[in-house]
Amino acid sequence: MANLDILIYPDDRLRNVAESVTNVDDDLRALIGNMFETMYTAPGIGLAATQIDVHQRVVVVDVSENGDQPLTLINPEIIESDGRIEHEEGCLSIPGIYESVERPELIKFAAIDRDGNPYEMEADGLLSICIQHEIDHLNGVLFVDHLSALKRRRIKKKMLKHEKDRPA
Ligand code: GNR
Ligand code: NI
Repeated sequence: MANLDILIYPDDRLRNVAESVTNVDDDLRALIGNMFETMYTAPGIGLAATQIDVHQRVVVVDVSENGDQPLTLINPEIIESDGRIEHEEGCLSIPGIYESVERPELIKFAAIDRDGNPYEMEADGLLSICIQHEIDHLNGVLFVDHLSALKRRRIKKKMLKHEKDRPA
């Protein structure tokens, strides 16, 4: 497995809309393994393939305390949502920035697992927020897009100012 580089905002490649997966094969499972390694190493509670410059609809999440509840979502679709909740979000592609975002509180989603089997699941709490954040990534949307234009502009400026301080 490999720990992959994560694209950093405002990289244009984070704006790509990912393509649906047509084949759940060993190549895809290798990608998923690399995504888990990258997510756990970061560390983060979720990662979308978009963030490692792979524009396929693949998400990995693990919101557990011990990092022992990996969940894979291929071609995820939200089929129901209810309520509203505000929660502070961060993003591995926007390091050091944390802002409150309002989203639906409860979701029901459909996805395909790493064996190629379709499933449906209900999510609340942090899992719900994380899955919505990851599906946004697959659509080229970042959590800062849910903030005011003023806040987004300030964040972009800050990220560009600190670009030179990051390891290439
Ligand atoms: O690690 C992460 N934490 C987090 C916290 C609140 C809301 C969403 C997230 S997802 C983020 C990892 C990430 O950037 N996934 O795309
Ligand atoms: Ni993110």
